[in-house]
Order: sequence, then structure tokens, then C-alpha cells
Amino acid sequence: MKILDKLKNIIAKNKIIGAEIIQKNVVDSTNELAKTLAKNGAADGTVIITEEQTGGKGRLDRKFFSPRDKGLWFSIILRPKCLPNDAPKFTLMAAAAIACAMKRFNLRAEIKWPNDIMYSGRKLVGILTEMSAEVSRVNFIVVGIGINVNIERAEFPENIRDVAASLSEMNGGNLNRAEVFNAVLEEFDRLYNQKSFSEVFKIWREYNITLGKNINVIEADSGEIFTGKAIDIANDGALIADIGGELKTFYAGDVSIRTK
Ligand code: BT5
Repeated sequence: MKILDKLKNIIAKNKIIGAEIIQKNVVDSTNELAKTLAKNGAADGTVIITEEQTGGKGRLDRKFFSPRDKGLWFSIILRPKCLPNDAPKFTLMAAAAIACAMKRFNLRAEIKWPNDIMYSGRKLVGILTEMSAEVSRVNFIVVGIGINVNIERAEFPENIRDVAASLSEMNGGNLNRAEVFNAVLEEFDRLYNQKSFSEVFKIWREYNITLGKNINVIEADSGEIFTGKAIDIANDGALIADIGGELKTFYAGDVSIRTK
């Protein structure tokens, strides 16, 4: 129970995000636990954090490596009054909050659409946003955040060693996980309490490394690969890209940035 012990007093001042924090030693996936708690009525802004995940997951049920004591593996339950189409914007909000938090440690985030923060082309942070909704109403959103904080290159499993990075590598030394966690919750709380997403978009644009780049997009639904140029981010968080002279909007997918 190390992280919370250090934080009890610091995060009490957050209005919503982290006003309630549930800390575990080990869980399958904080997103799964968060969804169960949300179904049972957990409050807006409740955070579930664990020292280790045995079934940490990414999108499309990919695995997310979440070793004990080395990172921040947590999920935030949100109950915004919004339409289901707005849910992806909370992924952008998380990325913007993390970028602002990293700035406090003099680390410049590189946000890659839709859900990654990168360092030298490798993933530092992954975000997984899930939702329970009706046609015209969101019941709850769970934003899962996995931050590699103090993981050495050799400690990553071989199959992700070339695609994963850690804040400690970027920082040139280990960081205090409690301080990083606190910074992310404070920044998230600040953005969540604003009336509009305009600051989220402003921050997202400032730190993004996708717009203006030549990209390949693997569209999530079809699995089809598109080659083109990232042009803009739409109001709902979708990516607009120029594919062979025509603008196409992507709602979900994997982007790789081409060097030429
Ligand atoms: C993501 O998916 O990057 C979203 C990850 C979200 C993890 C958090 S942790 C707390 C919460 N609880 C959960 O169960 N999940 C959330 P995606 O874009 O689909 O990327 C998955 C891919 O990232 C994998 O297929 C690997 O290639 C790579 N990967 C796995 N573990 C990684 C790690 N620790 N760091 C960097 N890359 C990793």
C-alpha cells in the first residue's frame, strides 16, 4: 500500500478526480474492477490503482505489461453528462493531463493519436477508455492509464522491448511514483472541472506528434491499412487524414508515423 500512504494529504484537495481512491496490491485489470464498481454505483472521479496487474489490457484485448512496483496502473471512473460520441474526448483529456503532469518534471510529452504518449518512438503511456452507455446517454466512462515509470529497458519482455519506454529512461533516473500519480490526478481534476474541452484540445495540439505527419492508419473496424497524411483532430476527437487526396475520418485505429 505504498503509493496511497504517501499521498493521503496531498490529493484530498482535488474536487472530483481522486476524491475517492481505492488501492489494491494486485488485480487482474483496474479497468475491469472499475467497471464492476461503477455498475455498483461508485462515484464520479473514483480512482482505482494497483501495484500490479496480472491481466492488464490494451485495446482489442491486447496485453498490457504491468509489473509490480514499477509503474502506475490505474483507472478513473467518470460520470459526465454527455453523449456516447463524446467518450473518445476523455482519452484526449487523459493525454493532456499526463502531458501537463510530465511538464512539472521537465519532461516533454509526445502524444500520438489516439491513446499513446511516446518517447523516442516507443510507448511510455497507454490509455484505454471504455464506456457503458445507452443510445443517448453515457452511464459511465472508465479511463484506464498505464504509465511505465521506473522500468529498465531490459526488464520489458522481449516482445515489447523495442516498442516500450519508461519515464525513468527519459528522465535519466527514477521518479517518485506517488508524485507522478498526484500530478496526473491534479491535472486531470483541473481539466475535468472545466466547462468545455477547449483547453484539452489546446494542450493536445501543443504536444501531439501526429498532425502534419505522413502516417499509416490501421482502421480498427475493418483492419484496412490507409496511407496518407494526418491533417487535423475533429471536435469529437476523431482523426482527419488526407488519404490519396480525400479527407477521411478515423474514429479508432492504430497509427504509425512514416519518416517520409
Ligand atoms: C494501450 O493499448 O496502450 C492501452 C493500455 C492501457 C493500460 C491501462 S493500465 C490500467 C488500466 N487497466 C487495464 O487493464 N488497462 C489500463 P494499445 O494501444 O492496444 O497497445 C497495446 C500494445 O502496447 C501491446 O500489444 C504491446 O505491443 C504494447 N505494450 C504492452 N505493454 C506495454 C507497456 N507496459 N508499455 C508500452 N507498451 C506496451
